[in-house]
Amino acid sequence: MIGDSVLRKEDYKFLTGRGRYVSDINIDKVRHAYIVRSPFAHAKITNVDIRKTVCCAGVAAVYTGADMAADNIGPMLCMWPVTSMDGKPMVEPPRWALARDKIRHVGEAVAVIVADTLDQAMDAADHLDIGYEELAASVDSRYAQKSDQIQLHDSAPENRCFICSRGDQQAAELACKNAAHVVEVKTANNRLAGGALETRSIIGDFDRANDTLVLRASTQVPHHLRFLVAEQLGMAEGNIRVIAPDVGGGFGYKGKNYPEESIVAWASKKLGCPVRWTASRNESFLSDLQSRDHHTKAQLALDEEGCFLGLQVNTLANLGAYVSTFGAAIPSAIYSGLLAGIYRTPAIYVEVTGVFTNTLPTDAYRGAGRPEACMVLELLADKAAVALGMDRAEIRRLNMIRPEDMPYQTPIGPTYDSGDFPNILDRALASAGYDDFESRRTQVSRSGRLKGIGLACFVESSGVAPSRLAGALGARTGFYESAHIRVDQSGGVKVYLGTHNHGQGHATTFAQIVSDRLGVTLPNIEIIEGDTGLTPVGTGTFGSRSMAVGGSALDFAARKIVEKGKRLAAHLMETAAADIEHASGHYKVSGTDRSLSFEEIARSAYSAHNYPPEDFEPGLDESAFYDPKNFAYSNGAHVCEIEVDPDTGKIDLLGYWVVDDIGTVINPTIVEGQIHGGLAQGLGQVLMENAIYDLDNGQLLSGSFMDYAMPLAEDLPDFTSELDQSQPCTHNPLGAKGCGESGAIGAPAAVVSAVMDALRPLGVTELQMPLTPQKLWRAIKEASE
Ligand code: MCN
Repeated sequence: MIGDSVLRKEDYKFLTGRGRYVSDINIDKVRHAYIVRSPFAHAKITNVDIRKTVCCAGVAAVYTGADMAADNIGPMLCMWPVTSMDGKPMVEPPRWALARDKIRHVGEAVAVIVADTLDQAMDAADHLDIGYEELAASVDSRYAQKSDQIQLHDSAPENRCFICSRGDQQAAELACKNAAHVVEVKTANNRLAGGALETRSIIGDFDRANDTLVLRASTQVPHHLRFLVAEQLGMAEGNIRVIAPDVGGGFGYKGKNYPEESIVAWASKKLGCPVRWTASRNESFLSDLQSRDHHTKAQLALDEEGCFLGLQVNTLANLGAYVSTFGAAIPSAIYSGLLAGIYRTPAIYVEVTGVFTNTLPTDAYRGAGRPEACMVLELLADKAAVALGMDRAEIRRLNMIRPEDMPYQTPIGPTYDSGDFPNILDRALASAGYDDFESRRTQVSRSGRLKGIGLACFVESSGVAPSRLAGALGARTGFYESAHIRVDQSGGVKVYLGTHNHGQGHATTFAQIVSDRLGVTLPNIEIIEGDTGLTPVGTGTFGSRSMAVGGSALDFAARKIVEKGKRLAAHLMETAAADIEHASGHYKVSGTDRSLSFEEIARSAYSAHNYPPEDFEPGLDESAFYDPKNFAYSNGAHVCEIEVDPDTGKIDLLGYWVVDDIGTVINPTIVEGQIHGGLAQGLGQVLMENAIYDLDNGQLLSGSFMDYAMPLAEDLPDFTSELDQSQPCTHNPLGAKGCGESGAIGAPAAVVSAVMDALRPLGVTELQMPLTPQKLWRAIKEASE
């Protein structure tokens, strides 16, 4: 089953409208919450008058930050704080679910109105009187540290949260000082908004009789959410059950803790009735986490031949108004750790400054730190090739870490265990016809159109993360995974996992592993995720970790089932367990034709008629936890060919080729779909998506899909995607590396590389994402004037 392109088991229900999302769940006597949000980016709350609102029809309650404070509701917890280079912990100002005295971004929750219907709650909001004293706002991380007039948090002078560093500053500086060549880039990684099909949705259902809470939420991380809500509400974790049913896309931003989760849970507890909230699309833009938003300066030192000698990177990461759940770790632990990329650069120094601004908090979104690292390195590689008159592929090949260098420890920490980076690039170039590109360019140049080819290579830290390492870097949580396999007496299998499926196809791929290991057919295997009341404690789905970490836990649990089955079979067939072979769902005595089927073993395990109780426990039910030994270092190469129309600045994507090394592939079709999805998001970032704020007042200018351009199918080319399985992950039992984000990591850098290749002959040397037609048209005009 492993390696088979089995069709997704879950698609029937989704394609026939039988998915069950939080909003599909009806609960008796449920009330509706409407969140009143700040219209200002930065303001003091001067007064809140709820008197008229509470009298409105259908209103059950109006609560503010003061009410939460009176109930001792705690602040939202950052799950991975980081330490600054001076050894001090980062500044961690409190983030309250409902603002208490000050507003720090447009859309921040100020009050909640709970009413019998949503319309009644919304109508009542018109009667809520909130006084604000507007303050000057700061939205751009480049100015936030300098604007002494604008201070977001008293505890964060110059709006700085942390300055983290990695590597050897002296060595990198020296390399740049003495090198034959030094190239420099300044790049801005544009801010993105999520935009899943299903907006965030929550139902809180508190049971006073038992002091228990059921929280249904469109989340990627049910166990994290249970812990975080328990912390805020001061409840025992065991009294909370989080259920994440079908979730219509998460992309990382639904893997974090949001104010609405504790607001709804607490309101349900206070009112003694279920309370529900679902974000409108407009509200999603104002309340969902955003991502990226880096400003980076980097220098690469090279010798005469083009060998990389040293790298210095300085990045400003815009954290937004507060530190989100993993908001500090993404630019520090994840992004900065990948700045060696696939290259053998002996001296590297990276400094990342996390800055507060009056914008929505930033956190993980598909790729999370890795597209940013890829962009910096690939811009430098291209620039170096041009400066030295070398071919862009050649300079990369020259500097790549080779398979014989593995395991390879980079000078900034991570150790890659496997990968053949030159082979991956060469396959992608061959597939794209890179060697013939110049003749294609010459042919087209007669028409005036500007043709370019771009390439980008990357390594990514999927399979997040060894708990010990994350703990050493400050994480307040472990990153293991768990699996529980329950075989019933007819041989049917139910698998409970700590991960969560919100589009990735887990119901199929995890079933393939079980089928492969136990020899049970797919229809007899059910995968259950997303319910803390049923599944063992897990970390959740993000960081392309479910297969590498959750799949490994499952593999270990399956081995336990096989082993117990062998002992049972040995007893029944009166032989030693060592003589039992297990294959294709049968337990056979080696060298004989005596065998028992998996179903027979299961039946006997539950009837327990034949076993001496001192030697055997009845049942066939095993679980395993798995903590990865290292990240699973997936890698890939992207090549794209484009044409730019000089009269309009429009980019046509003519072809897109990717080769990915994700180790052992469980389901090639699902993986291809994952890569396509990631590519769509990466191309969205480079071509059109941009979350922008008014520099003067901090208003979100891209607050709807009329202003925030989401790519459509017609904007995207056909993708040619290949998988290379020659370098399996060496430290997990499946050999699998993650694939869920890879498309989004390489695509922005590949397209920038292609567009710069097309425009370089005109003298255009720098363009920042998104590469909109207007931006290109202006650059072309300016270059020709
Ligand atoms: N897979 C496989 N062989 C491998 C690796 C993975 O067959 N060697 C399969 C897996 O079994 C799984 C899928 O590919 O069905 C993705 O696996 P993995 O790379 O482990 O990623 P996760 O399942 O942990 O998913 C998280 C990842 C991330 S971080 C984002 S963001 C993302 C993504 O996946 N969000 C998605 N893909 C998404 N796809 C959809 N439809 N919706 C989202 O919100």
